[in-house]
Amino acid sequence: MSRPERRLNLLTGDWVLVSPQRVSRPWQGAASEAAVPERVVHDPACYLCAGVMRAGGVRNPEYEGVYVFDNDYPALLPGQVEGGSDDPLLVREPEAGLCRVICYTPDHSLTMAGMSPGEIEPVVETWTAQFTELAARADIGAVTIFENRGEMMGASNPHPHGQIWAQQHVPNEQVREGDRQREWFAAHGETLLASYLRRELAAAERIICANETFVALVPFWAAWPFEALVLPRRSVTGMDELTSTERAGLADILSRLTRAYDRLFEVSFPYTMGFHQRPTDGGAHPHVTLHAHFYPPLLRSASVRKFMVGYEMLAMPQRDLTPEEAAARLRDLT
Ligand code: H2U
Ligand code: ZN
Repeated sequence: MSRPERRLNLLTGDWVLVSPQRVSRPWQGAASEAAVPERVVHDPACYLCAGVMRAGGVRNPEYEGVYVFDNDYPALLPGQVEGGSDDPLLVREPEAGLCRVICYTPDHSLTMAGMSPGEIEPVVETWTAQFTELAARADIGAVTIFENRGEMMGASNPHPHGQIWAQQHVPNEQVREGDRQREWFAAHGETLLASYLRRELAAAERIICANETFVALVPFWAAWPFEALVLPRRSVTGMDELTSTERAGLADILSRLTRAYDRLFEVSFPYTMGFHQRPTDGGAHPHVTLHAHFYPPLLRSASVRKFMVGYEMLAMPQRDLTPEEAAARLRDLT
């Protein structure tokens, strides 16, 4: 493609503007400088390392493998309460829930990209166990499992870790994606992401990597330069429906994708990643397909990032590099 076009994000209903002719424009912004910090295996000043006293006054156990604890500074608190307002101009409701932190490994020096598929597998097992446990609770309607990686994305600590926020109401992004998936399922009799994956596998131009159970691709409607979508080949509504072979397949794809990211600009690649699964209100939600989004901010080097500002905040997301070019670059690095 050589002229601007807009593409529809099937999951959200948002349009994204793709302007490939702009890639060659002059750039006088921040220059790249690749800093590769050496990190120790155990940092006594890290509140996620084994045996260290956390800010809340609790000491971490000498854990081995994956370790989950209740966030000492939770954004959500358990205990549903009555209330809210009848005021149509100032609308509010109480929101109940809980927040947990999940340390992927006691090894402070690692990242997901530095972990083998076999080391990521227990993380997938823990995500699954957490989702299953929280989904069974009457007070939890949605579970969001995610990771902020790197200072650029606001991660407070380099120790390999992610978070789980579980809450009463389904949050915005999941409501939007749920509505679009429900409409597609009603009209076509199969899930939106099953139809979409078949189309992408046939086209093959936006695939990053794939194995027998999972596929990573740059979505046709990607807004971030190297955004990725991780999809199961078999449409399941949540991690609790994955077989052990599929969980191992997911670990393998996460390993390959994060390694490709690190190779792209020879830097530990920052991103926000997370999973979307069915709401945990007890309903079946057969239209929902489990998937992961990766939203990395970097554009052309270790320090030159994309900002979603100006036109993006006031109008719609816009990109210069095409999703097809981004996928080809990542594919070459897997
Ligand atoms: P991020 O790096 O994505 O910010 O996650 C770290 C989380 O760890 C953050 O939510 C929590 C913060 O509230 N935390 C604790 O629970 N205990 C501590 O001692 C420090 C940080
Ligand atoms: Zn640590």
